[in-house]
Amino acid sequence: MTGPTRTHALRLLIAWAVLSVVGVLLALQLRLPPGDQSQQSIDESGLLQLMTVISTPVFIGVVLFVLYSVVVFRQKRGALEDGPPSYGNFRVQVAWVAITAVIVLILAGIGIGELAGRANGTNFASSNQPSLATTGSVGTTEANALQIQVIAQQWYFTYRYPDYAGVESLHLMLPVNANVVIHVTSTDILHSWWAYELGVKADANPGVDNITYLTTLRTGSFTVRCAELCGIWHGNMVDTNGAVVSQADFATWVADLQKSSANVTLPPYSQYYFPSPRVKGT
Ligand SMILES: [Cu+2]
Repeated sequence: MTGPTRTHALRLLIAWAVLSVVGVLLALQLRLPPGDQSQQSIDESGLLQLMTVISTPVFIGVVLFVLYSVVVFRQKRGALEDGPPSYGNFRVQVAWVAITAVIVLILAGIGIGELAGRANGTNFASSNQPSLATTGSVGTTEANALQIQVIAQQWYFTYRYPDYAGVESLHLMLPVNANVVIHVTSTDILHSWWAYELGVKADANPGVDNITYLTTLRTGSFTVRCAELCGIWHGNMVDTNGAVVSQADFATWVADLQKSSANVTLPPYSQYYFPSPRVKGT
């Protein structure tokens, strides 16, 4: 490297290092969605934050280099010349490949670790197992976790609780500190069930029992919306009345629901449903 080139490189390197430290410290302060209402949302927020932290120095490096070039290597007004020819730079090329490979391998390692953890037993998030009630149907394993069926249809979702005689609710009510297995299905066309704050989303297809897992950690309301264009009232498929409540409140709520549903005849509970055939003229 010649004298002036070395000066430019040093200047850029120092500016990049300082700005990167500031950028990473700022990125660590961010509170990224979806939040902390469930273990799944905590995991997603954490992963988003990790990727933001890793990409901040890369972003700063690229933008800094472009801005530095625009200011320092700007062509003089009126002059129309090519820059000096470039024949590649071995060290830059090796560094480029090595740094990108390390970043990708770190992310791959995290992904493989997560998958291996799931293959090892439970589908529930293992890093922060909640203290669960020992009674009732709310348990630590998939078999004794609370089972809930989400049924999508044009244009709303309903929720059936097979552990409680298959009663049905228009709003999703969940106990806190519970492992929940969510079975998502549809009675007509394709929808997508998305509980944004809880960090879970699953396709709702007729004839399919699509399973997703949830570990609730904090009480509060949440919003459910449809994330698959499903007809003229798709935009209306929003319910802001979902709630994670205390285990005692959940027990009261579900008992009330069972009482008020005593005289309601629902279609028989099934793992999944098919659209009823349409008769011509109806
Ligand atoms: Cu829909």
